[in-house]
Amino acid sequence: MVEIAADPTHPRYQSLLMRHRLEEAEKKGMLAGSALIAHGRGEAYDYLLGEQTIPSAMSATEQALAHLLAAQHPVISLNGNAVALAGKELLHLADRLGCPVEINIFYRTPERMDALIEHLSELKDAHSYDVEILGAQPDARIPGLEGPRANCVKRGIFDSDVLLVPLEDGDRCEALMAMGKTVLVIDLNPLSRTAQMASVTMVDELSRVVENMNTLMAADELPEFSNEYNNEHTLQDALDHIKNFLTARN
Ligand code: PTJ
Repeated sequence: MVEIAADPTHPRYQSLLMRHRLEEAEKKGMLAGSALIAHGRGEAYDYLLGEQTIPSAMSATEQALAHLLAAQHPVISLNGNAVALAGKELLHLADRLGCPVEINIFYRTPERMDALIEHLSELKDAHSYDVEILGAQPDARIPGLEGPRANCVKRGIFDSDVLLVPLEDGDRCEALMAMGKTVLVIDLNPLSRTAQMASVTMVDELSRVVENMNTLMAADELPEFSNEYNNEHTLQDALDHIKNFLTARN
């Protein structure tokens, strides 16, 4: 596995690399018990999308980045899978945007929080990113949610106006929308409640989205958001893409 993941010419290189990153994160105690199940569901949808960024997902990514750039108080929310798959690239994005990241996990335990903070802090120091890592000391709660997953930081997620949340759950997405935030989600499943609820849904693989955002940030012209953007159309386009993919194989 490690050998294949180290060979970029292997046809399944990217997918194996992501699995390898999750295995390493699991060993460090960063992941939820169901993290690999969630990833497997994502992989199934990614297969149906051709393991590529489809044009409507790229438009959604441009729209999402434009919202982050125009925000007063943007925040990137991170969970176990996001840190494992693209921790360094997400810190790079936060550094370029000048915004904090907040570790905000569904299955919250002190051990997982420590492991995630330690991993991100190492990456931050190794690459000299100027990014504040929030989440260790929550001092606010997302209204309308029960249990530890409602915990958040007042000057982070709670006060944010635009929030990038990779792999969010439906309830929390709904609660964040109810707080009046612009919620930008990354979810390979266009049918999920999260995908349906969000302001902007990028139906694409998380590490590809972050790479696309970092590439856009490095370009001369930064994206501007469009009032014409329609999230229902984005989701329908992803479903049409999957339907065409399956029809072509019958
Ligand atoms: O670290 P925690 O405690 O916050 O827990 C994280 C997981 C992901 C385990 C938790 O949020 C969870 O159980 O998520 P769900 O409800 O299974 O939803 C995960 C969604 O993300 C599914 O719709 C998947 O299709 C999608 N998904 C999985 N991997 C990726 C993905 N979307 C984009 N990129 C991926 N790599």
